[in-house]
Amino acid sequence: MQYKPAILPSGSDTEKRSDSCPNGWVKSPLNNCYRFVSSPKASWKTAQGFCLDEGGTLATMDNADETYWLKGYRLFHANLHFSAWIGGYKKNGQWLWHGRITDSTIVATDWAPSEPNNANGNEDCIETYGSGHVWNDLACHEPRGFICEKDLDF
Ligand SMILES: [Ca+2]
Ligand SMILES: [Ca+2]
Repeated sequence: MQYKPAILPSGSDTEKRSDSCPNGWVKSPLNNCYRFVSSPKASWKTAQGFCLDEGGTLATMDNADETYWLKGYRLFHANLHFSAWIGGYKKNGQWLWHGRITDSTIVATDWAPSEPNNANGNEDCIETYGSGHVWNDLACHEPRGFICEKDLDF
């Protein structure tokens, strides 16, 4: 069955049109486009599949600037205060950003205190959670909202 996200409530910033991001995507000052999906919640893999189908990936925090902009944006918008998958996952013990073609090593991290803790021995995907939208490693099958990212359309 194809994954179909719910449309966020009307009036949300994510529905505003942008010059360079598709409708439903938010443009950042760093010239990335983000799409916030709060429901229905999905596993990391299903979420990643949706983002790939949309021409992007689950969001990748490529540096501290990107992390802090996205956190600030979410803190400022009440409808974005949900736990969300981003594109980090663990492969052979190493944390990577999942790319459309190749993965990349995670350089700038934003782990919550005492995370990643691999709590049940199977926490191989990264969610953002809590009021600060910091990172937690979590079992990939857990249902969560998620954030996709793609490049600007030129
Ligand atoms: Ca990124
Ligand atoms: Ca954890």
